[in-house]
Amino acid sequence: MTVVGDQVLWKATQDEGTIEKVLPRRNLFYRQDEIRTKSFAANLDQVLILIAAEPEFSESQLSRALIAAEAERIRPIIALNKSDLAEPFGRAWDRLGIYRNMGYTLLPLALKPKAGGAPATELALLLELMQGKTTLVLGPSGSGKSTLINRLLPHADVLTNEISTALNSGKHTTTSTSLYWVDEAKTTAVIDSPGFQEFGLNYIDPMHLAGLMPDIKAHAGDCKFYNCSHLHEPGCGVLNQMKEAPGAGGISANRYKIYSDLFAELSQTRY
Ligand SMILES: Nc1nc2c(ncn2[C@@H]2O[C@H](COP(=O)(O)OP(=O)(O)O)[C@@H](O)[C@H]2O)c(=O)[nH]1
Ligand SMILES: [Mg+2]
Ligand SMILES: [Zn+2]
Repeated sequence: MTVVGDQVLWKATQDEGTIEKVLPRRNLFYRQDEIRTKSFAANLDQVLILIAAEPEFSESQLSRALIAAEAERIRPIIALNKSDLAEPFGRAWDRLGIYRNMGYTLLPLALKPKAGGAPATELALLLELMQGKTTLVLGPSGSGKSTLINRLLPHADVLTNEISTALNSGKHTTTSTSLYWVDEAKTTAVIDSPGFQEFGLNYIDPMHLAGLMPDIKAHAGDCKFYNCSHLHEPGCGVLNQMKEAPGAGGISANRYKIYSDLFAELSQTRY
């Protein structure tokens, strides 16, 4: 089966074409729970995790997306949209500080074009990061994914939530994944995807989890046992750091909870 982003060898037939061969993938970004495996896209250069001041983002979902990207060695970029909503934006921006400290690129955005013409400098910066690359846009419903695609490709005409209200269909959600070329030379591509609820990571070995979370990984080298799970072992560098400097500059309580919950979840499904 092919997924968005696959490169194929194909043969032209009268009216369309047939796929002869799917070329080896550099990577495959996917999620997996007990019921099914769902591929987002293949051969990605980066994942743009688009969250917003509103609706409030889930740190667990953000962390899951980051872990999935790390597992496939795909560069993640975090963008926080709706900077025009000053108060919730400030709060969300503060919550993201620890992710910037982990080394992730963090960008502020205001994607909704305002009357009078908004300065497009933030978008220009994002475009620069996207230049010549294939970027998967991922994020919860309402964060502005469709708005972004429409800004990048004014002719794409992707339905945003407002338009669908006018059509009386309630909320419009993207149900399929599509690739769009941003430039005429077809070197820069953006892939729109459905929201990221229930982001299962069942394909990840729980013992590899710490290595995919930079803040945990930073202290995992100090553990007494090489196969430390960082849950209960004596001489654990991660647990020691939690005790000594709760939250400050190290591992936040929230992130440690995400780690331990995910460890339990990934352990359950393995036998
Ligand atoms: N205030 C504000 N609203 C925005 C901004 N960007 C997008 N929105 C609105 O957020 C809602 C959801 O946007 P949409 O692109 O449909 O989100 P999607 O579900 O991720 O595709 C729409 O009403 C947009 O107009 C922004 O920068 N500021
Ligand atoms: Mg949408
Ligand atoms: Zn440990």
